[in-house]
Amino acid sequence: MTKKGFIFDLDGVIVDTAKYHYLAWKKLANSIGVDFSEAQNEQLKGVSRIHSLEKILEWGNKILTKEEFSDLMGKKNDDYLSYISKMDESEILSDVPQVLNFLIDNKQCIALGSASKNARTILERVNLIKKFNAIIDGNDVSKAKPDPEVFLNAADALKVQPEKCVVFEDSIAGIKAANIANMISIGIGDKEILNEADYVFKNFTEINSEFLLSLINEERKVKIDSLLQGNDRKREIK
Ligand code: B16
Ligand code: MG
Repeated sequence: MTKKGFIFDLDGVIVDTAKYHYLAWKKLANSIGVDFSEAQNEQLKGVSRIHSLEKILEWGNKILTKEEFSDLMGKKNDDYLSYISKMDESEILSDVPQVLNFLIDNKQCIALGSASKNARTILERVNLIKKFNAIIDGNDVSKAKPDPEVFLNAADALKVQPEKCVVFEDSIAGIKAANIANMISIGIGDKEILNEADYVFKNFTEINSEFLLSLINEERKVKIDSLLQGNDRKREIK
């Protein structure tokens, strides 16, 4: 059986921590007199902590000193940590354990590729950390998605060539990063939003073992082949 690398984003793919980021960012924004909506929170998905705060300040037309900026970053993270410290296995998104176990049973390599510096804490809280052969998170990269650094580092850690890797992502920036890395990109979410992905599913309950086996056994570089043939790379499997 072919050995492929399966790389999972964390927030929005394995767990829904976006709601906790939202609460923490909203408290911070409001504390400096800036409004913060759920729609704005959507735009922060997959975006690093520093860039998220920069965006909030831009939206609110605020300029801070370096000290104020780092103080707010610390406060936001303390708040966020207090939410995630209460997480448990019940917060794992549907069918994620089944997909991870299927890949493990089929001797596949599994990595995490997340922008979050709190990724390890979250994986420990939800008791999934042992399922991963490698973890690349916000502490390991200098360039944020859509830069492919996080996924290329994950492939490297798994010792699998990038073109033999499959990425599960919920953000537009993450799908772009996977495509740039020449990996198969699988969007988890809305197909209208994630329209650059090779495949899009609403969630893991839509992904069956037949599809996973086809990813494992796919020998050719799907993207390169289809690009060369000028085919439409977007195939939605239901
Ligand atoms: P932290 P992902 C991302 O996680 C989140 O989507 C994004 O909202 C967050 O700002 C970023 O991690 C940094 O998180 O503050 O915990 O370092 O989707 O890449 O798993
Ligand atoms: Mg995400």
